[in-house]
Amino acid sequence: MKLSTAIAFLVAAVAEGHYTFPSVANSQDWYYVRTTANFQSNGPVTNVQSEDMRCYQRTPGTGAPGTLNVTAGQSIAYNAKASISHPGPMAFYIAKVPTGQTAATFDGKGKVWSKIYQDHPKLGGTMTWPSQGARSVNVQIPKCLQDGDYLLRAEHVGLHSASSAGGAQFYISCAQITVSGGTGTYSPKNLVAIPGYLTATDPGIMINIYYPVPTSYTPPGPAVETC
Ligand SMILES: [Cu+2]
Repeated sequence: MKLSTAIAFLVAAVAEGHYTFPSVANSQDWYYVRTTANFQSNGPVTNVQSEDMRCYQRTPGTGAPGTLNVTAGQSIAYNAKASISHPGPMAFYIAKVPTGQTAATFDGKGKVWSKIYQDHPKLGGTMTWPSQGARSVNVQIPKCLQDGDYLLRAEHVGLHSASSAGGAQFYISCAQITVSGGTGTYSPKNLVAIPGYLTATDPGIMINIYYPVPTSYTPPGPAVETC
């Protein structure tokens, strides 16, 4: 790509709208997903040390109205509104709710999050991102989970203006789920706290994806856990 073309593409990408992740499965918006602070503006989180990185809640301490029943091993759709218009990586994290709390009451603080899904760009020529333009991304709930309540966190990072620290745009929300039918052997190797799991200069979030086009990519955050 010529530099002038790359710049034109960059300007076009910046001008596109932001987005939210307001629902899972076929539910209404903000029913199983906690209402985010950007529910009207659609704007991103850019400070990776902010408490907003966890669930980006409009009203921290307030749960969503509903908690979705999910069978371990099932894939569920996590929906974007209007669509994931920026280029960048998509990930999902889960946190088991401690005994004595519910998915509606748990605040998600502490080293309780593990990554269960991470996509990767296609390399060669321009970088191509699997989620870009998607209105929904399917995530499989691991078959090996212990039964019980969890927070399921969607994270998409817009990398269209991420060449300096603080430029990456995080689009986040947390759904409340109750898992049943799991085999119970899930033993995550990399539990992280959110915030605290990233720094602004991590190579996966401080990157110029347009010029020169990267030939490799390391997603932000921990490795994906397997059953
Ligand atoms: Cu945007």
